[in-house]
Order: sequence, then C-alpha cells, then structure tokens
Amino acid sequence: MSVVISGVGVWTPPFSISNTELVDAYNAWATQFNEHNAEQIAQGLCEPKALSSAEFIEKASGIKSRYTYCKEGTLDVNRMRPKIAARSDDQLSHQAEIALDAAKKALSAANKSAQEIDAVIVSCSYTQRAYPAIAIEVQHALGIKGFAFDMLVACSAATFGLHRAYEMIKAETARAVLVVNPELTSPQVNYTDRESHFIFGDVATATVVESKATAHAEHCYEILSTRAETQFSNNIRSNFGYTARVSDTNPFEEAALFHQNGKKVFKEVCPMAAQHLEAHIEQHNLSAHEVDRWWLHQANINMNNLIVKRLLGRDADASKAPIVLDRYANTASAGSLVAFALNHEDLSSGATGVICSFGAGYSIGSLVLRKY
Ligand code: CO8
Repeated sequence: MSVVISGVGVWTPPFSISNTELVDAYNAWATQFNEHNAEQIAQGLCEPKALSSAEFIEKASGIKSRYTYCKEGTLDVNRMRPKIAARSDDQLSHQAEIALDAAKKALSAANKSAQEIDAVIVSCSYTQRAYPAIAIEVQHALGIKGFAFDMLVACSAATFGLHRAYEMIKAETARAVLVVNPELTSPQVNYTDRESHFIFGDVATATVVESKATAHAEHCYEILSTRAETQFSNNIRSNFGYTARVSDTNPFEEAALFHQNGKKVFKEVCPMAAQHLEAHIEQHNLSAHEVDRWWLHQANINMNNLIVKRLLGRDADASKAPIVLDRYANTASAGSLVAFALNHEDLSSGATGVICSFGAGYSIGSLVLRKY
C-alpha cells in the first residue's frame, strides 16, 4: 500500500511584527525596568537589562519579522504579551479556529470532503487546554466521523503526527487522515527576554494523508518512509503545566515560559540532524545531491545553512532548501511544513524531497517523499 500527502494548507495570521517594532518595545520595557530599579542596580542587587538590537536578531537568526494571532498587548510596554480574549465553552476555541482555516485549505488542495476523512490528529507544541481534545473540536466543526486526538512533541509535533497518519493508512485503520498543527506560540514567548523575544511566530499548517489508490489531487507526494529519533535534553524547556496549582509555583514565572540554551542547542542539534538525514536517505540509496528539495525545520538560518553544507558539501540555495523563517520566524513544529506548502508545486513527477524537523526534546523527525 502506497501512502501519499495529497494536500497541504497554511493559515497565516493577519498581523506581523517586524524586528524593529519588537526591539523598540523591548528596549522601552528594559529602559523602564532599569529606571524603576536604578537604586538596586547601583547597589549591585539587580542586574540591569541589556538592550536588544534588530541587526543582531537578523544576523543571529535570519528572522526579519514574525506573524502573530494577536498584535494587541505584545508591544505594550506595560503588558509585553498578547491580549487574547477568553472564550466561553460554547464558542470555538482560538486554536481550533486557526486549525480549521488550515484544515479547510488542505482538504481543498487534496480534493477531499470531510466525509472522506476518518481521523484528525492535532499535533503541536502546546494545546490551550487538556480536554476535550482540540482535535475532537476540529473533527466536530468539520463534521468528520471516526476519531481524533491531540499529541505534543514540540518541534517535531508535525512530522511525528505525519508518521502516525502514515502508519494508520498503512494499517488500514483510516482511509484518510487530517494532521493539523496549530502553532499558537505567542502566549508562551517571554517578550521581556532579550535572548528569545524574537524567535517565534504563530501559524497553522494542515496536511491530508491517504492511500495512493484514493488520491486524486493535483500535487501528490508518496511517503517512501518515515524516521524518528529522540534524546532527552533540558536545553529547550517550558515548565508550564497543570501541576503549578498544587506545587504553589507561579504559572507565569520565567521558567514556565519558553527558555533555552540556544548555543548548546545549535551545537548539539545540527550534527544530530545531519546524521539523521544522511542515514534516512541512505535507506533509499539516495545521495544528498539526488534529493531535489529539502524542506527543513525553520529555527535559525545559520543552523539550516550548516546542515545543508554538511549534506551537500556546498552552500544551500533557496530552490534546494527553501527558507521561510525570514518572515514566519520559528513556528515550532510547523516550519518545515510551511516550507513544503509554499515550495512543492513546481517539482516534476519523480522528484524526491525530504521534510525534516529538529529541536526541543531533542526530537528529530523526517519523511522521504517522491512526487508522482
Ligand atoms: N540583541 C542584541 N544582542 C543580543 C541579543 C539581542 N536580542 N540576544 C543576545 N545578544 C548578545 C548576547 O548577549 C551575546 O553577547 P556577548 O557576546 O557580549 O556575550 C551575543 O549577542 C551573542 O549571543 P549568543 O551567543 O546567544 O547568540 P547566537 O549567535 O548563539 O544566537 C540564537 C542566538 C539565535 C538563539 C542561536 O543560538 C540559535 O538560534 N540557536 C538554536 C536555537 C534553536 O534552534 N532553538 C530551538 C527552538 S525550540 C523550537 O524550535 C520549538 C520549541 C517549542 C515551541 C516554543 C514556542 C514558544
């Protein structure tokens, strides 16, 4: 049984924040902090906040701007986080709303109706509640029968979700699976942390996976195989969780938000990802040069350049390894799928490509694809 990706969709938020806007807000906040704490800083009891720089951000990460679900509040020096209104239980949740937009686009690209889908997987870095599953809410809103579930694997949530869908089609437990990645990252970003305030953006991606026998979309990619790898690391961490209530910890403290040791991540994840990719394509007797396109995780331009250079022995060009993080920033697990969604239609039948995620966990997930 051959399994294909027959449709992909992207929800891009209506608002964006440039590096300059973000840095201006952070610097105003840091200046205000330093003024309020001038006495303690003078006595050596408190560290002054250093200023951020738009030039540094672009050079260190390749990010020029990021999209956001809600711009209000993020740039307000007295708030420094988005202001997203709570919704009642009978309203569609924020995350289901963005998931649905991407899902409808993926269904349309796949030329599939909701009645032809048997399962929905919502796979991302955070879900806004534990239950009922966001996936079941999306399933309900689309009128899909069958079953749905949520899964969390941070940076590799999207690829690992596609792995599960691939296996479900192979096992014939579903005719077609909708995998959705509503990466609403902005609520977990610490916009008062100079080291990480610029890294993330919001997006949602969705993919339809089905048997080749039932696919009738314009652009279908056969999944030749999947490969996954995890290795525990504390270098990227968020401690936000439901036990904060009983451990008497502040659910809004810095450790509860995204934090990382970016340098270590860079040093440790790049060789892991390159080795993983080399082993995966070798399984198909493919050399890196024979792979027509690399849809890589989008965390940092220098990471992508390093990995591609190791694979190809030369610098990457945008047609071989497309970059979307300049305008989307790091969208957690969705980055490689945004790259795929925006850069797959031009390939000819028989072309090969690899989708790969790498990051928090650590987790690495890949799929080798062939267009037919
Ligand atoms: N402005 C100006 N200067 C700065 C800033 C800033 N904003 N930040 C740091 N600097 C300074 C530092 O203080 C340092 O100064 P000095 O040399 O005097 O000490 C200098 O710039 C260099 O700092 P770094 O060495 O830290 O800078 P790097 O070149 O290493 O770049 C990066 C920092 C961009 C963070 C880089 O290390 C990186 O990208 N690493 C990889 C990170 C990565 O891939 N992380 C994975 C993220 S996790 C994920 O993808 C999904 C997680 C789940 C989703 C979470 C949603 C919220």
